[in-house]
Formats: sequence, C-alpha cells, structure tokens
Amino acid sequence: MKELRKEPRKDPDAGRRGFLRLAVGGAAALLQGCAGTDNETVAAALRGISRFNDAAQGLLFRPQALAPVYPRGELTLPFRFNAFYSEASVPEIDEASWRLTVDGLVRSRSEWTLKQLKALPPLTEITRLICIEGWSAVGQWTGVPLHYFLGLVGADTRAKYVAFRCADGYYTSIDMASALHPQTMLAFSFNGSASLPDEFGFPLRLRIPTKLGFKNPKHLTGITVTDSFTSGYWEDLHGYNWFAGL
Ligand SMILES: Nc1nc2c(c(=O)[nH]1)N[C@H]1C(S)=C(S)[C@@H](COP(=O)(O)O)O[C@H]1N2
Ligand SMILES: [Mo]
Repeated sequence: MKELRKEPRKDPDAGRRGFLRLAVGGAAALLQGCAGTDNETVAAALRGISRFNDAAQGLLFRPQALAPVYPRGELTLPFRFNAFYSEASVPEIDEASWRLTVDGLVRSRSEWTLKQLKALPPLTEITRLICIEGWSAVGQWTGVPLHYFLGLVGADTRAKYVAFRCADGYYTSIDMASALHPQTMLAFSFNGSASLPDEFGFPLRLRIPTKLGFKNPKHLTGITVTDSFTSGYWEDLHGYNWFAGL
C-alpha cells in the first residue's frame, strides 16, 4: 500500500506503520507455518490476523490527520472506473424514485431525496482514490460532510460503526472515528459536474480519502448507524482488511 502513495505524508508515526507491517508480516510467516493444513484453517487464521489489524489501526488511527489534497492541474483525466462488474453493467438509477434510507442509532429513520442532500452545505475536495489492486487516481468530489449529516439525523456518535448499502448489492462499513473525519463526505458531484456520472456512483457515494478505494461505496441506498459489526463485500470475499486505513 505504501509504495502506491506518490507523495508520502510527512510521517511522524513511521513507528506505527512499522508495527502494522510487522503484524501483516505475521500472516506470511503463519501461512508458511501452515503449509499442509487445510484452507479453512488458514482462512480462519488470516481472518483472526485481519481482526487484530483492525483493532490495532482503530487504536492508532489519528482521527483528524488529513489525507493529501491536490491542485486542479493534477486531476487524473480520464478518471478510472472500478467495480466488481464491467462498466457496461453499471446500474442506472432513477433519481425520481431513489431515496437514501438512514436508520439504526439515529433520532428516527429517515429517507432523503438527492435534491434534499444537494441543499445541504457542501464540501469540495481534490483527493487521491487508491485501489488495492494497484492503481490510484486524483479526482474532485463535492458532497455533504458525513459528520455534518450524522449530526443532522441525530446519530449516536458513540456508536461503533456506520454501515453502507448500495443499489448493486455492494456493502461495507467504517469505524465511527473515520465517519466523523472532516474529509469524509457523501459525494453527489464529481469534477464539478451537476451530478455524479453513472459509472462513478450516481446518485450518491461515500468519499473517504483516508481509506482504500473499496471503502468508498458507490450508488448508496442505505446508511445504518450501529454497534453491530458487519463487514463488506471485498472484505468478506477476499479477506481484505476491514479498517483499510491509509
Ligand atoms: N457500489 C459499489 N461501490 C464500489 C465498488 C463496487 O463494485 N460497487 N467498488 C469499489 C472499489 S474496489 C473501488 S477501487 C472504487 C472505484 O471507484 P471509481 O469507479 O470511482 O474509480 O469504488 C468502490 N466502490
Ligand atoms: Mo478497489
């Protein structure tokens, strides 16, 4: 992950990363040690290590540390599409019937139209989306800061998680500290466009530049504030680390 970063943050906590690398390195050592045992044993051990890494990252994460921002001249054009399907299969969502459902540990369940979300005070930021598959791209997103939105819906910010559901069946969740991070937003515009292009998550996506690309769900339909841990699509399928902090 680290080699993907073009301009590393001036990094007062290299020690933290070293520690995490050690923890990850443990997985490789363990895999070798497990040679000859069945796949389920290895998978269970790896899940255990990933959970350990989640806990370590959760403890060491600096909630207010900012991801790098870029000037307009560094926008990656054209931007890169990624999903668990090809671009030809991108869902086409009807704005008139679309709603964002918000439930769980909030004042009361609510449903939001795109128009209502666009009326909230927006944040615009140029940041780098980094995909675990080995590429990154700089884009400009505009949206409502998630911390502001969570305040608006009366979310219990002592809850552990914010979980996301998508129109294409994708899902993931994040820790509350990351949900409250000042750069985390519910984005409804990309590179200055009136709305998100279909392929980049119309009508609403999470943009969280302090985490890997797969923690940035597109085509959102639901948000749940919860104390119950639920994982994510790639986390469940490929064992990707749930916290996935940068
Ligand atoms: N709904 C949904 N969101 C998703 C995905 C997906 O398949 N479906 N893929 C994720 C992954 S792995 C990445 S890298 C980014 C890619 O976002 P982009 O198409 O804007 O580059 O979206 C993330 N969000
Ligand atoms: Mo990704």
